[in-house]
Amino acid sequence: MQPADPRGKRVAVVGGGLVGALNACFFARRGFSVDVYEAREGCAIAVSITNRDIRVASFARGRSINLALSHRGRQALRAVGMEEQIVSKGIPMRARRIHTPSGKKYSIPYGKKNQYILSVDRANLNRELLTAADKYSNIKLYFGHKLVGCDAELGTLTIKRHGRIDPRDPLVFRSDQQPLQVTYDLIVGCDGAFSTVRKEFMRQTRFNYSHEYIPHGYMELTIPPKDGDFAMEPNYLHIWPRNTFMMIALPNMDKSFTCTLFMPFEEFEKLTTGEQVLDFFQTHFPDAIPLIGERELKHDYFLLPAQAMISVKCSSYHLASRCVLMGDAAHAIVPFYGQGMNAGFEDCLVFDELMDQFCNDLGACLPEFSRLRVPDDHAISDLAMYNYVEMREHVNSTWFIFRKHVDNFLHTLMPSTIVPLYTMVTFTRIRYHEALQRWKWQNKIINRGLFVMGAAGLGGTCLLIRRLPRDLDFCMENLWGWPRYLKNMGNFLFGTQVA
Ligand code: FAD
Ligand code: EGU
Repeated sequence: MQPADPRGKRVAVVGGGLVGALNACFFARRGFSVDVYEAREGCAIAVSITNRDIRVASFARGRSINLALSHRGRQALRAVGMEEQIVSKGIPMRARRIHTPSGKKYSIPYGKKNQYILSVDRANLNRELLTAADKYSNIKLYFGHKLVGCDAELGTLTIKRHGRIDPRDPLVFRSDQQPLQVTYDLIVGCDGAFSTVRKEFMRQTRFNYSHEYIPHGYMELTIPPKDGDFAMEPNYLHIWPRNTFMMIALPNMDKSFTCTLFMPFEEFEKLTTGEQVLDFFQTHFPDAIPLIGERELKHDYFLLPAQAMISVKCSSYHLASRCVLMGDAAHAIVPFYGQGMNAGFEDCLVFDELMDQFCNDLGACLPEFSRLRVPDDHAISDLAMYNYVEMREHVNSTWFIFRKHVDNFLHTLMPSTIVPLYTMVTFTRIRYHEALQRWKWQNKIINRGLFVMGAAGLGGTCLLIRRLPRDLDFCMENLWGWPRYLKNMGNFLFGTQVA
């Protein structure tokens, strides 16, 4: 294959969020000339833009404050030499800490000592990625530049500049009348769940698209530090599983925790006064009240409305050899596996691996990227949705603890045969669709094992019964129902899994 020379080739990365900023680094390392267009202002992200002041402003609210970073995301960061820098500002979470309604707590480790996930601050991660991108001489960052349309066949972007031009002078506002038109060899759409780049794909034939809003919303609340220290054990992912209602909390570097309360919008709307909020917490999350603070809880609940969660699926991810989607633009998923960003980072890494394999030939890489990545991103999307339904329908704290123990027990018993799904997803780079297949296969094995054990137990029982002729009639009557009972029991125990 003729190696294509990236030098002189121009790439536009649309979106300077987590995935866009990382992707810019990947393309720059290959020698492409990269322009990043980000709708937000640089000062809103507080990046040190060359020759400009660093300005700290409030980060656009509404997205999650912290995120769980795991193996796939770390591998992508490692490939651009940023793993250590990010990991050092993350807090290891080595186990889940389950809070029961009565206030009891249980820990269930994620795995061995070296198997932990990290709680990272989204704003800081975004800032560090953009700052790293800004250090490449072949990357240019354009903040306050919003993509309003594009022509994927020609590689042309239509961009509107808006807002403040000089972050030091809040009075200088400029909104260009004339949108910019710029042409690139490759357009990379990293502009999130409501992607403008993806809109262009919608006009193509044979482009598949679907989206779904789930009935649940989420709201973030803060547990401040207590006496200058963490108010709960820091190195855990704290979970309050209550079926329909669920809360989780991740630690922050400033010794606070960010709680995320998940519940149906309907339920959010039912709570209209501070007293009602307090009553609700008294019933479902009593131990969280003193941690958040009664007054703060009554107040913070009404600061922001509950946020929606959308699941977006589409295919293919590329258009000719000109345009490709990555991250949430390609696959927004519900957060119930903690994999959205990790999957988006892995997109960048997979594309980079393909660029190696195909010597920077975009015409070969783009179709191959869709071919490889669509089944994997669809698999993690399905798994996240499945886990949402599962948690919502069956998972209280007892069930959660029981399921995780069963998984871990079977894994210890047969370490290479049974690997828990969350382990494959969180601590390996096994392709998501393979993890999903393997999980289904494992469940079959477990069901069979259980059935055999049940049958053996039943056989033993029959032999016993034969020695007790008096009760035989009675027992035979009931026996016929047993195999089905056992099979159902198997499905009940193992067929569906909290993963
Ligand atoms: P975004 O972060 O949405 O970035 C898109 C960027 O594009 C933004 O900066 C936006 O301003 C810009 N943009 C949009 N439109 C335009 C335009 N027209 N022109 C120019 N710029 C534009 N993932 C995990 O891995 N672990 C977790 O623990 C986790 N927890 C989550 C919890 C919640 C409650 C939610 C909602 C999500 C969670 N996620 C998690 C998912 C994660 O937030 C996303 O997958 C991730 O932010 C995707 O990054 P992105 O860069 O693709 O999109
Ligand atoms: C949701 C929102 C526990 C951050 C899924 C586990 C999440 C995160 C779990 C959010 C759960 C759920 C897993 C990780 C992680 C668990 C996981 C979910 C981080 C199956 C900031 N999920 N999340 N599973 O196993 O694999 O601990 O907002 F409650 S990290 Cl829903 Cl590993």
